[in-house]
Amino acid sequence: MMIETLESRRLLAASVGFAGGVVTVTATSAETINVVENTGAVHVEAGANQYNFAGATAVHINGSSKNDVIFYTGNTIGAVINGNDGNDNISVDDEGTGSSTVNGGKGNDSITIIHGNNTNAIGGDGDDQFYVNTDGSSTSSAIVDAGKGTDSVTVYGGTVNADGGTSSGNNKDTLIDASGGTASITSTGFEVFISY
Ligand SMILES: [Ca+2]
Ligand SMILES: [Ca+2]
Repeated sequence: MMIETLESRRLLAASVGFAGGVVTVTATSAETINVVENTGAVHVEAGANQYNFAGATAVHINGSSKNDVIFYTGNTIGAVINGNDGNDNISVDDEGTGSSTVNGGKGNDSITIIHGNNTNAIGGDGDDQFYVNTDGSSTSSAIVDAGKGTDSVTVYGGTVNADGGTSSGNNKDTLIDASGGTASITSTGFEVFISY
């Protein structure tokens, strides 16, 4: 006789907390987390659950060890986002005064900065892909540290400081200027350059 337990069918959901002005969202399994901040009001969507907090001063989002999908949009708070292990897909939009910091962690991560305000993207280990200032705005700015692995950084505009990180053997880091030459890019640690 086969017994199917409830445990195996239970939908895992992120834990969401609010203490001392800090909103903390921690994924418990691979899932999609969407956080929007507007002048301290924070809206969290994690799986089927939604939360609203007022008066927030900080936002921390932690991925699980699996492949997480994380979106963050803010205008006064820069989030601290840790993808942790797994191949994570993280998108950040710093529309105002906040500057987010994204740590991809281990795994082959994809990090997109839609509008950067000195937004930090740190790839860590693994072959990471960065899409920087995809709004193409001249006021977008970002700092990228690709870390170990075969990484690629594509810049769509604004001001970008990019470090390809450690490379060895056939592991080559690629910097792509997709801004049509309008971006201001300072770079180190890249072996392959493409512009269009
Ligand atoms: Ca990761
Ligand atoms: Ca890397």
